[in-house]
Amino acid sequence: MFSLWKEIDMELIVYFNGKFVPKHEARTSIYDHGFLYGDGVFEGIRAYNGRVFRLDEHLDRMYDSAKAIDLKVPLSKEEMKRAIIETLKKNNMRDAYIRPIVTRGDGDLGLDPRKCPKPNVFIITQEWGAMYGDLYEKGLTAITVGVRRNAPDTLPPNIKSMNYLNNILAKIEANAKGGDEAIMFDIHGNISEGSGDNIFVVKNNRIITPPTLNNLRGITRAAAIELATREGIQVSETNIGLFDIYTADEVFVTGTAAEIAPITRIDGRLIADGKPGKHTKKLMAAFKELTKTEGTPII
Ligand code: PXG
Repeated sequence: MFSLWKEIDMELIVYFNGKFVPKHEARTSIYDHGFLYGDGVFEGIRAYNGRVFRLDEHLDRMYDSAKAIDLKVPLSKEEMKRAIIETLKKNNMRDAYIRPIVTRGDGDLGLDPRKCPKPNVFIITQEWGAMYGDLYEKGLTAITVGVRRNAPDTLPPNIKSMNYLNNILAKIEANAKGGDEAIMFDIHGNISEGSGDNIFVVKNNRIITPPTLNNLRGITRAAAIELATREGIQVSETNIGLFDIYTADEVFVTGTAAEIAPITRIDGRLIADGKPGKHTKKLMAAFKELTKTEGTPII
């Protein structure tokens, strides 16, 4: 009995269209076009030590994603920011993964978004530690997959939309082939990104990452570029191919969920000596420091 009450007391609170409700009460309609068609946008944000990391940048990207799919978010950015902070406060969370979602809203079974008068807004927060556990020390195994990243003239990969099937197909393929993460190409054979992270290679003490036409403009990617530049390492945004990743001195991926994670094996080839490289380790440490000190306070 006691434990039941405790569970109810501790139930997560989520934001749903202006209200803070226990998570089991936040239910959307089966006619929500987010559910029917993946018609909506979202963000994945982290809070560390009582501060939300790069909140403005995440909100800018979410509102840009919404603009690109012609979806008007019913909250101003400032209101969204407040709602995120309040959701964290209601859950007493200082370290969290934060997922704001804006769907097209309830419509009918037709595709036409004009049938959806009111977007639905959700904010979910949860505790989520290091995504790859002990692999940060050992390094991840990655697999290059056959499924291509959406082309910029199909569903632009810069839109963080609720339609993640392209990336999920990549993840399924990597899982089936024993990889911790997938590496996707674009339709021209350039390396695009991982299923949920951006990719970097280090060669001869220089860092290279693909430009962002064919991938998501990662917030962690930008932070890694800043940190590398601060460390005096030269960074360039240049197309890379299969040869470049196989023969790199170091490969790493960046993402809000993954943070900075070393890749030490790709398609059965060891990357250099098969251990996380010195630049990657330096950036991982610098990123950890940055997340401790920077961010919007949860007050
Ligand atoms: N590329 C893609 C396709 C992503 O989904 C990133 C890069 C990294 O961007 P940020 O801004 O986070 O540095 C992402 C974001 C998961 C998961 O469960 C990962 C993301 C989003 C949602 C879920 O792995 N990554």
